[in-house]
Amino acid sequence: MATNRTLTMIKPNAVRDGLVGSILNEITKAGFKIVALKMTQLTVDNAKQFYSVHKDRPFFEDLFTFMSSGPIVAAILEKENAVEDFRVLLGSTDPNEAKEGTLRKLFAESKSRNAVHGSDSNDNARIESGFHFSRREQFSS
Ligand code: 3AN
Repeated sequence: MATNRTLTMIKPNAVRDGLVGSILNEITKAGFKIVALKMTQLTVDNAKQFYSVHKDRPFFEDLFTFMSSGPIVAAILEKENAVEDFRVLLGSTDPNEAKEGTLRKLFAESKSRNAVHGSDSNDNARIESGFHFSRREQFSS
């Protein structure tokens, strides 16, 4: 189903390395409009909750520890077919498999430190947007 909003997070390694501006530039160049934006830091419990779908995976502890290790930048992005199109712009989870020009090819360090998150479904985009932003912080274009 076509959707028009998705949730992204620029992950702690990319924020630490000064990549926020470059990543947001790629995102807006690709036609996504930013309708909510904040710098924040997840607590360990926040990160566990956000990634609870992965709680039985072997990398879960590394994932929530990493995602709570420093500030992130969260944003809601608007574009026709936003969830699917942003997954294409993101590229594969593993940057070694990501296509040229994708965010993970350009900016990721590794599969576990892959610079940028994007919602994987319309339902998760809504849940994840509500996780980071109140109604008052979500703007209309
Ligand atoms: P994606 O972010 O591409 O949707 P998911 O949802 O499968 O990938 O995984 C969520 C996050 O968990 C990834 N962005 C990555 O940081 C981490 N991750 C996924 N698979 C692995 C793995 N095999 N080893 C280490 N970290 C992983």
